[in-house]
Amino acid sequence: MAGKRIFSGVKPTGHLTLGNYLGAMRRWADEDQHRADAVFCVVDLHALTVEHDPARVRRLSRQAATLLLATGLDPQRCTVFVQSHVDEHARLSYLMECTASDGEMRRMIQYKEKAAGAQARGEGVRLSLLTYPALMAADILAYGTDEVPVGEDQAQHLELARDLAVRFNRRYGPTFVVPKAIHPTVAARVMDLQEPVSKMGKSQARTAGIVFLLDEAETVRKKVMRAVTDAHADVVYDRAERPGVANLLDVLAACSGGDPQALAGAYGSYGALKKDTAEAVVELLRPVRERHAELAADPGYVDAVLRAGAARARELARPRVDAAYRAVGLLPAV
Ligand code: AQP
Repeated sequence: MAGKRIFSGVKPTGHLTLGNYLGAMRRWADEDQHRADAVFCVVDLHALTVEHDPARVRRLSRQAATLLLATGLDPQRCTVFVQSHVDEHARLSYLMECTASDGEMRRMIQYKEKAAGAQARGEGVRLSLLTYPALMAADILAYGTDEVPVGEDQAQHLELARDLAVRFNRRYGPTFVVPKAIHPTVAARVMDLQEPVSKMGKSQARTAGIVFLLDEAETVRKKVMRAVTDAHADVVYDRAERPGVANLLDVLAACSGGDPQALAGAYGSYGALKKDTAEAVVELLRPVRERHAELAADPGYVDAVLRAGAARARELARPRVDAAYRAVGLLPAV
């Protein structure tokens, strides 16, 4: 499909969550692949920025690719591939490192948080954790991306990608499209059900507050019914003062297509709100889990999709990355 280019991805650092789905993946399948030339990627190189187990990253990468297809991405409509299968990402990442400054990388909130977490666990902080946003900018810019549908947590990295595109174009001539972030209107930041002031993140150690896309229905129900709320009796939507209840209302609204403020007025107790939210999440995820089971039983099909996806991605990215190499003054290979 010609016209607008969309790019986005998921990182195989853990099992994908309801946050990943509501914040990003759902709209890729339901809207984005239908309205633009969309490119979706399992960004496995990003999974190496923190301590990792090679076998687990390999397993999670396959699972993430399978889940992308299970959510409804249609390889006839869009491009689905694994980042490390396309060399252009790493090639362009180096040029982005040569465009970015040390200071702007160190200001990234995710770097500060993850570096602090690694240090607290007595682990070293990998240099790639600092330079990660350069690779992310490369992922996006290599494809001449117009729009990047992501959750709110990625807003700062997207801003940096825009800055790098503008700076590069100014220094070396017009090479990159300056991309724009697109966030969902509801549930742009799904919070942990046990700790509703923290984002629901797939690599958290404590999983009681995280709904994974492949959780059994009964597990989803338990996690939602045990969600932390507060001591009030009435249901009011107030993200700052009552984050647990607001999070449930956001999730219910995102699942049912409603408005969280309006939904608050429809409930007289937290119990009823939790019950309806749990059922709405179970029903939302049911077809994804079922389709995932079918696809997981046919790894040959998933491999073929990823092979074709990588071939197309290479074709799309190479001319722009080559142009960037020429623009910065590197002698073309003959
Ligand atoms: N809790 C969330 N609410 C809304 N959107 C979210 N996303 C992630 N968590 C939430 C969005 O999902 C897409 C893919 O995310 P990612 O794989 O790049 O990982 P992440 O954003 O860093 O989130 P995680 O799950 O917390 O990963 P870890 O813990 O491994 O760092 C993105 O569009 C993201 O915005």
